[in-house]
This record gives sequence, structure tokens and C-alpha cells, in this order.
Amino acid sequence: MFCDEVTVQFIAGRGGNGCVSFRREKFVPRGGPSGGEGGKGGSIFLEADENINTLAQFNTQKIFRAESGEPGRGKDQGGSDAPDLILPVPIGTIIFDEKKKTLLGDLTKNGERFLVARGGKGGFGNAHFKSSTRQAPTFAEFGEPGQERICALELKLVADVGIIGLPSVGKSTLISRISNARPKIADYHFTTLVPNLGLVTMKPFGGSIKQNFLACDLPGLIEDAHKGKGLGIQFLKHVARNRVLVHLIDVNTLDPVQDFKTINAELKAFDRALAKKPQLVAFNKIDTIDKDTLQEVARYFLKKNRSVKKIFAFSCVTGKGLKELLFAVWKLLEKTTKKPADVVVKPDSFKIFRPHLEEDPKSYEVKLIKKRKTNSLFSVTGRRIEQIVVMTDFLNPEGVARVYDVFEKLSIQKRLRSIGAKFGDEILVGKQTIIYRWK
Ligand SMILES: Nc1nc2c(ncn2[C@@H]2O[C@H](COP(=O)(O)OP(=O)(O)OP(=O)(O)O)[C@@H](O)[C@H]2O)c(=O)[nH]1
Ligand SMILES: [Mg+2]
Repeated sequence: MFCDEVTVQFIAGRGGNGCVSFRREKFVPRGGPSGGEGGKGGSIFLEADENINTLAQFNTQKIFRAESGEPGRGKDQGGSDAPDLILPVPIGTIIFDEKKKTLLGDLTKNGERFLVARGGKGGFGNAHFKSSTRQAPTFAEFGEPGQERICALELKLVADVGIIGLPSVGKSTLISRISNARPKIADYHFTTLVPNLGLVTMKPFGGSIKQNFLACDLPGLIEDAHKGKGLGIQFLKHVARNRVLVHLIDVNTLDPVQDFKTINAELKAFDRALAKKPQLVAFNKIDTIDKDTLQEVARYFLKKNRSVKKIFAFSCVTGKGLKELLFAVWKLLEKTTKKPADVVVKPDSFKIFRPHLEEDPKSYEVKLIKKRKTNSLFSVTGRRIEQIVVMTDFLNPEGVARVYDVFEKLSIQKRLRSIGAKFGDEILVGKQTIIYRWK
């Protein structure tokens, strides 16, 4: 089943808790702290995979979870990290936030990855907190919860060439003649219900082995498709990424000029940019008419459409004219981008989107939320400080003391004071409230 829009929830793995333990060895009366660090929780990545062409797997499963990291152990042993969960998606998958307002990522090359949910950091064991002033810490951190995120995924197929036209003009027949795609072909309208991708190789048509491109056969359009007629225009979004369009017209049609106009009007109604894409116009099924009639139809068509400089003519049945069409497509492709379509992308040039790395983990913001006579409410937001707080065991006084230390070290206390915080005020960090204890 083809599917090009889904909403999915991703829950990354929690970090393992840090461990509190002390060395117990024979003849060593007071061994030091030896609690190890918890392992990292698994992150969730989406990875563009050329062998997949639909988001249908996300129709049946809506929530994905990665595993949690192992807790730390005594004798300074760290827990192991949980494996990342890598979910293959089709090339051309676009990732939005839940409300579809912010574009988060766009996977356009095979192997490219997007981090949808970051695994939690493992908690430090008590061994980590040993210092000259704190020789026997009895606290450890909890593991950080994994990031949770709901994303809307949308697929826009990334084909070089889109084949468009009215129903039954032979779009599917053409792609099956020139590529490895084998869509359903039949002599009734709307045979094709979803787009089909095919890799066109020009070698059988006298081209070189390097000359190949991706083509996309789209469901037929009819007049008022943009108002929902026929299969509607929901698939036209896939055309947005085509570099070139091949516009097919059945040579037996009553009025090729009108057919051409109808399709172009639908493109324009959907998105003006689509109507401006370079188009090659071609008559199909020329095996069904004689040469003179073809010439006459072509002349009439060109006269009525001055903007069309050349009209191609071919037959999927006899193969006549296909070579010429393909070479023209290739030439146009070369002209429409700097890169020829056969450039192979090296694996190390793949982008990995990690939006969180762009923010400085140590930066934070302080704000006055509610001014009250006795205890005003402030907030501190920032990746690192929120992480420390969420990983703290607030039932352990030593753990709490460490949070206050961090407030001083990162000058959060001073910044809060500068905006009016006083002894006894409340400070919200994530979901945790901390009392401002400085006089
Ligand atoms: N004689 C002849 N018939 C053709 C040619 N190309 C396609 N056909 C026939 O035209 C009919 C429609 O072909 P399809 O490829 O299914 O048309 P389509 O444009 O994909 O149609 P939709 O998917 O419904 O939009 C089929 O019966 C094909 O066999 C051709 O070059 N010559
Ligand atoms: Mg079809």
C-alpha cells in the first residue's frame, strides 16, 4: 500500500541510572566510591533507504520506542549503552513537527539520517562525584529520560522526471517500456491509483550506461482535479520535486490543444511553480494513425501553442520515437541542474541532522514567571541544567546539594538574583520546583 502522510510518536530510551557503591576489599577499611555510570538510552533515527517507497509501515505502528541504557554497577563498571533504533524511510521523506508548522528535516539521499528522538544520558555513579571536599558521596544520578516527540512525516518522491497527462494516455505504459517499473496498465481511466517510480536506463536505447534517471508515473488528472474531481490532486505534491515533466497526449484525442490546456491549468491551480517546470510535450500511440494525420495534428497543435517549440511523437507498442524522447529528456535534465543525474554521492557526504547540537548545552535562560509578595516564581530553561535536574534524586540531600552547587557554578543563582529572586522564591526547572536558598 502506498502512503505518503503519517503522524508518529517516537520515544527514545532512558539512560541507565548511576550506581552508589563503595569498594569493599580485604584490608582496605574504607574503600572509596565505586558506583559506575549508567549506559546511554537508544536514540531513534530515520534513515533514507532506496529500497522503500512508502510510509505505509507507520500506518500500522504509531509509537516507536528505543531501549533504555543499563544501570551502572559497583566496582566502577558502567552499564552498556542501548542500541539506536534506525527506522528506514523512503528517500524524499520530510519531517515536520506535530502541527506541521516547522520543517525539521528532509531526507533526499540514500543513507541520510535524521535524529527524531535523542536517547537519555546515563546517570553518573557516585564515583564521579568524588572530590577533595566530598570524599564519600552517597548519591548518584538517575538516567535521563529519552526524548519524546511526535512528528508528521510526509513523502515527496524525488524523481527527476514526472510523467503527467489525462487518464489513459499511456503514462504507465511508457514507464513500463523505459524503466524497471511494472505498474498496472489497462484501457480504463484511473488505472493508476498511486505514483510509481522507475529507474530509466538509456543503455537499451543507445545511451551510455551512466545515463539513467528516476521517472515517476502519476495518476491521471482531469479537469477540476484541484476541486477534488477524479483522483484529485493529492499526488501533485510529488511533482514538486521533479526537475522535468513529460506531458503525454493521446494522439487520438478529439482536441489535443484542449487536453494540454486542461492539465496545465490543473498544475497551475495546485501550485504556480509546477506550471513553470520545464515540460516536454509528446503524442503517444502514433502506431494507431498514419504519418500524414500525425503531421497534421502536430502542425495544428504547434500553431495553437506558440510556446511549445517541438512536439515529440512515439508509440509504446512499436517503440518508435522513444529513443528521441529519452535523449531530449536527458538533455533537458542536464540543462536544468548543474549536476548531471548520474553523480554518485559518496557515503561520507551524507548529512546527519542533529538539531540539538546547534544549541550550546550550557546556555540557559532565566525568567520571572509570576511576581508574588512572598514567594515569586521563576523559571530556568536550558538543555544542560534541565538535564541535571531531571537526573537528580531529590530524596537524597547530597543530590540536592549538588544541584545547588551547579546553580552557583553556572552563575544561574546570580542571574536569578539580578532579575529579583530572593530567599524562599520558587524556581521551576523542567517539572521540578527548587527553592532559591541564597540570602
Ligand atoms: N496502441 C497503443 N496503445 C497504447 C500505447 N500506449 C498505451 N496504450 C494503451 O492505452 C491504454 C491506457 O494505458 P495506461 O498506460 O494504463 O494509461 P495511463 O495514462 O497510465 O492511465 P491512468 O493510469 O488511468 O491515468 C492501455 O490499454 C494501453 O495498452 C501505444 O503506444 N499504442
Ligand atoms: Mg497509469
